[in-house]
Amino acid sequence: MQSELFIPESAPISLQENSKTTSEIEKLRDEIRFHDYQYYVLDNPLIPDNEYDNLFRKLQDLENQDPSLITPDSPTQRVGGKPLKSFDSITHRIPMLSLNNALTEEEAIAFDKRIREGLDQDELQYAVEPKFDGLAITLTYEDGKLVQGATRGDGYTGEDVTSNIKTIRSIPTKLHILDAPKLIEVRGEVLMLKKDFARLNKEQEEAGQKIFANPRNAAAGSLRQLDPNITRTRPLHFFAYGIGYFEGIPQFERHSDAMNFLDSLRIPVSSERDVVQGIQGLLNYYNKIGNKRENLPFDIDGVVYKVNHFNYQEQLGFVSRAPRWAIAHKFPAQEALTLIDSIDVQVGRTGAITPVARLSPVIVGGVTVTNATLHNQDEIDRKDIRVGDTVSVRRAGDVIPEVVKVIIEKRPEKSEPFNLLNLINSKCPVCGSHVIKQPDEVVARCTGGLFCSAQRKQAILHFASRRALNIEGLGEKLVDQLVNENLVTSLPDIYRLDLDTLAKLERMGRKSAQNILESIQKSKQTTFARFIYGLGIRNVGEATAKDLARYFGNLADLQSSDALKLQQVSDIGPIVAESIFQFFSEEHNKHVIDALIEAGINWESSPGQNLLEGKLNGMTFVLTGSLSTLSRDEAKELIEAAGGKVSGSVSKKTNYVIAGEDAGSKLLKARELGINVIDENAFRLMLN
Ligand code: I6G
Repeated sequence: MQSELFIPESAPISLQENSKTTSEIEKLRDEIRFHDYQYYVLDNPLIPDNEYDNLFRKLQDLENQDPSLITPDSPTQRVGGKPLKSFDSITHRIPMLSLNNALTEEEAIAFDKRIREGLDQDELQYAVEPKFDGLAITLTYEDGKLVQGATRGDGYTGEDVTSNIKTIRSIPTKLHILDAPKLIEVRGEVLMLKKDFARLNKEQEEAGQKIFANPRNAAAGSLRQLDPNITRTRPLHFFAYGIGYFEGIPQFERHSDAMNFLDSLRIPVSSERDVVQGIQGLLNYYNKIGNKRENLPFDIDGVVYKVNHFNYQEQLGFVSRAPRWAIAHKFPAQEALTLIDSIDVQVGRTGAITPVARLSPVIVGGVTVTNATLHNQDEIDRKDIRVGDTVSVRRAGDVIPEVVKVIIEKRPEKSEPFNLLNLINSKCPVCGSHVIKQPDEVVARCTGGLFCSAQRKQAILHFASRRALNIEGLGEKLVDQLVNENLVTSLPDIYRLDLDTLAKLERMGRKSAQNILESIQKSKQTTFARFIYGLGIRNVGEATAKDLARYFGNLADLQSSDALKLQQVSDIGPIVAESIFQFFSEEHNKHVIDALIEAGINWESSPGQNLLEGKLNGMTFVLTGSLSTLSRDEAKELIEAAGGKVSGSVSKKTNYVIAGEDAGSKLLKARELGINVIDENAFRLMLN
C-alpha cells in the first residue's frame, strides 16, 4: 500500500489570507524547482546551499502553518514517507520492450542495411545516444504532475516505486510547462554515478553493510528499497530515453524532437544525444562515445541507434519483443583475466579490515590493474577466491577494480580457501591490536581506534577531504609523513602545524608548505554540516550530516541530544542515532571538538528546526492506530515537548487526531465531529 497524506479538512486561516499564502507558496515552489533543475540536472547551482535551505525552510514554514495547502508535487513532499510491506504491481499501458544488440561493427552495418532495404532508402537519419547501464523505469505525469513511477519488471508488469522515485531530486514532480499534457509516460534509466557508487560502497563497507558489485546493482538495490527513507539517502540520477503512452501532447515527426520536448519540460535527457546520417554517422558516433567512455561520470555499455522519423519506425514495427527500428551497439566488456599473486589487508577509518588482492598486472579498458578489493570475508567465501586463482577482473572508471569471478577450471591443484583472520592471526597488521568480527557484521575491525596509525591517517584524510573541511593539498603522502613522524596525532594538531615543520618534510618546498598552511587556514571558515561530516562519526555520511545540521542548527544541541531525540531527525533510525550518541558521549571526542573550535573552526549558525518549544501550544491531540516510526509514548513525549496535550478520547475540543495503521473508532468519531485527521508524516511536518 502507498503511504497517503491525510490532509486536514478545515483550514485554520481566512480565505483571503489563504489565497495570498497559496500564491506565495506556489512562487516558492517554482523557485525551488528551478534551483533543483540547475543543481541536479544542469550541475550548475546558481545560489549557495544556505540560500537554498532558507527558501526550503520558508516553504516548510508556510505549509506547516496550514497543512491543507500541501500538495503532493511540493518539493517538501520528496521526503520518503512510510516503509512499504511490498511493492504494488503495475501493468504498463504500452509494454516496455527491450532492444536487440549489435556486438560487432558487422552487426551494426547489417542493422543499417536491413533498415534501408526495408524502407527502400539509400541513407537514413538516426537519433543516437549512450546506453546507460542502469535500471529502466517509466514515469507517469497526469496534467503535468508526477503520479507514478514504476520499474520495467518483465516488460509488461513492473513494480510501483513512486515513493522512491519522488526522492530522486533530478526527476521533476511537476513538469515545466503551462499547458501540461493530459497524460505522458516518460521512459528512461535510473543510475548511480561512478563516484557516488565508490563512496556508497566505501561507506557500506565501513558500516559493515552489504556492498554492491557495480553502479547498476547499487542503483537497482537503492530504487527497490521498501523504505523510501533509505532510497532518499542514495544519490540516484535519471535520464529519459523516450516517451511511452501519451494523451494530449503535440505530434512530433522525429524522435529527436520528442527528446527536445522532454528537455524543455526539464526532464533530464542525455547531453550526449545526437542526430547522425547513415552508417558512417553511426560508426563515428560509436567511436566518439567509446573514446569518452572512461571519462564519463556514469557507466555505459554501448550506444543506441534509433531511426529518427516516427513514420519510418511505424513502418518497420517490432520483431518479437524488440523494435526493428532500434539497436544497442555494445562496447567490449571492461573485464580481463589475471592471476591472484597474494592477498593483503588494509585498515580503514573505522578500523574495517579490507582484504586486497595483489594481481599480476593486466590491462583492463586501457589501464593497468594490479590490485582489486575483495571487500570482506563473506565476499571471499561467496566467490570462493583463493591465492593462485585465475580471476576475471572488472573496472569502471575511477572505481576500485574488483574480482568478478574465479575461473574454477584454472585453479591449481593445491589451493586452499582463504581466511582473513587466520592470515593476520586476529591482530591488526598495522598496530597489533586485537581484530574482532561482530556476529551481526560482515567486516572484521581493528579495535585500536585512534591508537592505530592507519585509522588515524584515514580519519585525517576524511576530515580534510573535499566534502568535509576541504583542506587542499593534505593528501595521502603528506598525511603518511605527518602521522609517521608524530607531527599530527589528532585532528586539532593540523591547526598547530607551522611553516618550518612543513617545509622540512620530504618533497615539500617552502612555497608548497605555504600553500598548505593557507588551505588549512581557509578551512576554518566552514559549515556546520561539513564539520559534522568531517568528524567521521560511524554511519554519518554527508546527507545525514546535512540533516543533523539543519535540524539542530548548533553544536551544543546536537552534542547534548540522546538517541531518542536524534531519531526525531528525518532519516535517522535507532542504529545511526546510537552511533551519534556514542560518539558524543566519548570524552576524547569532546576534547577533539573543543580543541578544533578553539583552533578557530567556525561556521555561520542557523536557528535549527528542533525548536519545538511552543509549536503546539494550546493544542490537544488524540493518538489512534499504530504509528510506523514512533511508539505512542514517543509521540506523546514530542507533543508535550512542543507544548501540546494528549487526550485519550476524541471530543469537540480535540484539534488533531493522529491516525496510524489500523486506526479504529477514534478515527470514525473524528470524522463524525469534523476533527482534523493527520498521519505521522503530517505530524512530523507540523513539528519541523
Ligand atoms: O533500454 C533502453 C535503453 C535506451 C531502451 C531504449 C534506449 O534508448 C536510448 N530505447 C528503447 C526504445 C527501448 N529500450 C525499448
